[in-house]
Amino acid sequence: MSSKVLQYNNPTLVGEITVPGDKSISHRSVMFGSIAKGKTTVSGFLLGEDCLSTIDCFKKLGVEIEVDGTNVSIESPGMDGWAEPTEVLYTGNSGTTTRLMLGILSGTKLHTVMTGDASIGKRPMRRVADPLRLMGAQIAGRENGQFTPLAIQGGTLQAIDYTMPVASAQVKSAVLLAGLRANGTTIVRESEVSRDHTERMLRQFGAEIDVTDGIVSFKGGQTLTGTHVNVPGDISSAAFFLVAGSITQGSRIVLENVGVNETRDGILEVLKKMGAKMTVQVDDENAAEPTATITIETSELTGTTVGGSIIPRLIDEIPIIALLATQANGKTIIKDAEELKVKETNRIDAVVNELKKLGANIEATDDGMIIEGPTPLTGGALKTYGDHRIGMMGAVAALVAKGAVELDDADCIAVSYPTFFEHVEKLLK
Ligand code: SPQ
Repeated sequence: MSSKVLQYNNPTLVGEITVPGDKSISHRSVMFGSIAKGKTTVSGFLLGEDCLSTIDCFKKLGVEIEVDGTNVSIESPGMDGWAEPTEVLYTGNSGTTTRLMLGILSGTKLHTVMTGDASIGKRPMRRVADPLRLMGAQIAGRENGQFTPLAIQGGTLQAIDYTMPVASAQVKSAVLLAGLRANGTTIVRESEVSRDHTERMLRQFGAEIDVTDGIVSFKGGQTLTGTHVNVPGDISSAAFFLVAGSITQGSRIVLENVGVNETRDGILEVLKKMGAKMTVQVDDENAAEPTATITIETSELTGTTVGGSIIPRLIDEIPIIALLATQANGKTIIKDAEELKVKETNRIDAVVNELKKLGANIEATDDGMIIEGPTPLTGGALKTYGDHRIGMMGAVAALVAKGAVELDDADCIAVSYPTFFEHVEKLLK
């Protein structure tokens, strides 16, 4: 953990960058490639710490995985050929790895134990363990499976018809991945649509899955066939530069190959609604995961309300949207976002506490926050809480702050965006 002092003097950001690969899709490419028998190749893979944790877990299960830059090749004997690991599977800081693996491992014949870092040890796992137990999974852990370390005794699973209590792609994906091995057709009902990378990738690996009106149906016993996965740039990483470009003076940033899957692009809708000068040029809307070139310029912004069904489409962007709102005219209300409390840290408290230290006019609510703008930001000493997205929010705040911003732990940013500061340097004029 190393601190970093950031001081910029009215910077202008100009140029082009290609943000690293999408974290959610990178995780899934390794998971699906390991489940499938044979060879899978991946390009554009994110070399973030979270995705490397996923690779490490599958290597411990006996899958051969080679990383060459952002290309990954996976050679798997298929799920039935995995070896029972003699070591604990370490999922690091990654909720996606922990929760999706819980679903996958429940349907093997193996005994496995999973644990992660201190933050993972506080994140709720019953949201996944409970539906999996309804399918017959045997999962043990602290507080009846709520917290890691978790021990999983794989076995036979039965399909369920599950109505999701919260909008969560991790819960949906864990149930679907267990459903792959279950007897019968697994049904997952979502009231708000969450990111659908699992459904899309199941199709890419040759499975049939039906999605109609928020109801996902998936027949168990299907086999996955190795394929090539092209990972687009991560819109959640691009979001930091979309905001940086719109709030710094004289800026114009071009972001290439950004994933614009409609279950992830809520940030673009919010930026448009707030008046951002932005163009989105879609490359190929029929791709398994569509991408676009996005251009953003310094903008005159107006506050807005963000809530309802858009929340799952921008849940990870809320910290940076809150910073954006401090520079917009008028009031911004972020609501229906209680899920922020169970991320790497409580992101409602973290965002509000840290932006207040820089002079923002921001208050926490039960399900979000209210921001009055515009406020000039000062320097200050910020905590990241070991949360990459809070770290990057602080770094972007430093670009508009009058004075130095110190981050107590800048290393955590490598979880999802290891080249973040290189990209800031590249754009600084
Ligand atoms: O993997 P992790 O730690 O849960 O990462 C986060 C993030 O900010 O990068 C959340 F803290 O992203 C989640 C996201 O919030 C990744 C994800 C996925 O890949 O399925 C889904 C979302 O979580 P959830 O709980 O809504 O399913």
